[in-house]
Amino acid sequence: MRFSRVASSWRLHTVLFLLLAEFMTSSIAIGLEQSVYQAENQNILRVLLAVSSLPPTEPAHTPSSDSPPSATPTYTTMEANVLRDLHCALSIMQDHYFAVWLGKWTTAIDWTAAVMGTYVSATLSSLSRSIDYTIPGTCDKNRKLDAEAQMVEEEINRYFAQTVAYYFGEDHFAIRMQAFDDILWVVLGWLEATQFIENHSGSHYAPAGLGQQNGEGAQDWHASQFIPAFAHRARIFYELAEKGWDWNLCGGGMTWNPRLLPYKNAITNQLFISASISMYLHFPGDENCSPFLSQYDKSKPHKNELYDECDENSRGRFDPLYLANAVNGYQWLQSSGMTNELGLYADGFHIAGYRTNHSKTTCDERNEMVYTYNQGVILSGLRGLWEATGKILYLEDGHELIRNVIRATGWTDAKLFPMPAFTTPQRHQKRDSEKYNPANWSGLGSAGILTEVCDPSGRCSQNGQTFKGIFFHHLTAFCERLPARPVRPGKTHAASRETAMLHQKSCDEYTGWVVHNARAALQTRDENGRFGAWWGAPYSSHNSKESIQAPVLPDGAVDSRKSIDYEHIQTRATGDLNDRGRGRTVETQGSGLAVVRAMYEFLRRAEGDLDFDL
Ligand SMILES: *[C@@H]1O[C@H](CO)[C@@H](O)[C@H](O)[C@H]1NC(C)=O
Ligand SMILES: *[C@@H]1O[C@H](CO)[C@@H](O)[C@H](O)[C@H]1NC(C)=O
Ligand SMILES: CC(=O)N[C@H]1CO[C@H](CO)[C@@H](O)[C@@H]1O
Repeated sequence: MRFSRVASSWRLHTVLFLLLAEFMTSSIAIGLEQSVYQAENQNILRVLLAVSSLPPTEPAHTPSSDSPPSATPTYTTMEANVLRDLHCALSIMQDHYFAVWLGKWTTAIDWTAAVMGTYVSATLSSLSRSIDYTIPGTCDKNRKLDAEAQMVEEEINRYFAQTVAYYFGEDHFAIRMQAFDDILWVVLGWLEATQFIENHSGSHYAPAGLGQQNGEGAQDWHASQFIPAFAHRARIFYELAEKGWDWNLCGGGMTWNPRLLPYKNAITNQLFISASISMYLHFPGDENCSPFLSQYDKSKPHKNELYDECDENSRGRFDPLYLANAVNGYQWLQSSGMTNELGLYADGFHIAGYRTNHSKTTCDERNEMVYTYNQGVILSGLRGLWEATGKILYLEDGHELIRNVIRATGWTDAKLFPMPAFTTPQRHQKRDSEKYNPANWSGLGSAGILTEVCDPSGRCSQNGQTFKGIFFHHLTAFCERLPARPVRPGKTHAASRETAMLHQKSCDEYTGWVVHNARAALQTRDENGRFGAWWGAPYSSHNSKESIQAPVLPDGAVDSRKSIDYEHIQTRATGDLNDRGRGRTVETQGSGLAVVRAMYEFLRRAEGDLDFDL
């Protein structure tokens, strides 16, 4: 353990990092010397504004450099502009792709819709935390909400209403018959929604008796009435997914799809780990025994067995079974040998010869395909596993994976400090610097931009268009501050001061890379503010299809996630590279939203850390 030494040089590391990250430079000035906006000293702003520019026909979405947002004194200017990009990304996704009357994103498929719903809730959490206010109680005549707080509250209510519409629009009967990964996205989505509601209600609505005379007018946020419904759906889908765990084949792990030859893959297992630990930490409990309730007949002396089962085994928050599932899941995943020589998760394992010999049980046929989302979902799981167990190992593994991902986008080691903070020895040997030239494909992108293999050629399917946003969503969750006090003593853990700072310091180091990716994504927006799929497109010096080198798949890679769309091969050789193939979709918009939200959360935290008192 070298915590104390590292902790003492923490501020130096932070400052060095900030000096290295070119577009972060001015934020040192913001954080250390100035607390107010100074137009001539906002390089970061200019950079962000330059990429944010939209035509003046869209005044609501036009960040303008000559009007410092003095009307928003609660934010630093940098925050305000990034925040505006976040508002726009969300409103365009919802206004353009969501049909309120159907309660769904009409062009999404079931699993991508579950992911879009997750982003909406997560973004509303960010907006909720972006400003402090307390809604006056109905009898509180002395206080009025200021205009800015009213706007945020109104916006949150508006998009929350769409979340409710989607609760009814989601085709949950169809998803029950789909693969286990499809089922698990649903669990994560509704847990995100219940957390958002609890958090927003707790932060902005005075609890009974506080701030109100005799508790009169005290109220929860109205959305709290949906918590049982959302929790119920999370439980139903979690219990369906649990059936996918199997100890017989490959010594454990989740099966992808019960209707196909056994395939134990990264995404299903990572989702199971993240969903299990999220159920442990956040599931509000569920008193609704449906679908069994209807079979319970109170008039009968002997209770119906099914009802009894539900009754007695019903689990709530901090149920040890959820924790055990997550721990077992990660133990298996880690020992399965699913990471490749770059330290990235390959796609999964088949059992050689299983088709003709069902006695075979060894996972020995690895699919070398590397997808961005397979590096992401596990991160929120690792963060939760740390909180539930207090074991540093989970955080270390997460940071190591993130660093491997960042390097695999061609972001050079010089911009990323080694991991002095954490005790795990580097498991992967030093890489040939020529081979990892930023201009070249480095395994998960080039020029520091996270890229799906299908992106440069414009051939991403609906699946492939969704993956990158998922990575950033879970990266953001991983890098949330660690709690200084346990949320529930005896059930969850708090971080020591040193651990909290080391985690934060490491996360601060990723900020430059996150901002780089968000800026790249912002540059792909069309005249309507819609994000494109390939964030590297504006950086590409090539503009004809012939000159774009599609990354070569690794040996032994099969596109089992069907990320490549062979039907919509690119049609336009020149012009906007993101018009090729499926073009701009709700999935590309969702991915843009997720990376912009990541930028907002990383910048907000990094700025707070500069004032972090040591
Ligand atoms: C089937 O697989 C098992 C386990 O690997 C092996 O022991 C057995 O000999 C195989 N049977 C045939 C017919 O190949
Ligand atoms: C990859 O990098 C090498 C040198 O590091 C360079 O010569 C080559 O042009 C690069 N390839 C691309 C496609 O940029
Ligand atoms: C009331 C409540 O739960 N507030 C939490 C909302 O989320 C932030 C950040 O995760 C916490 O710091 C608050 O305590």
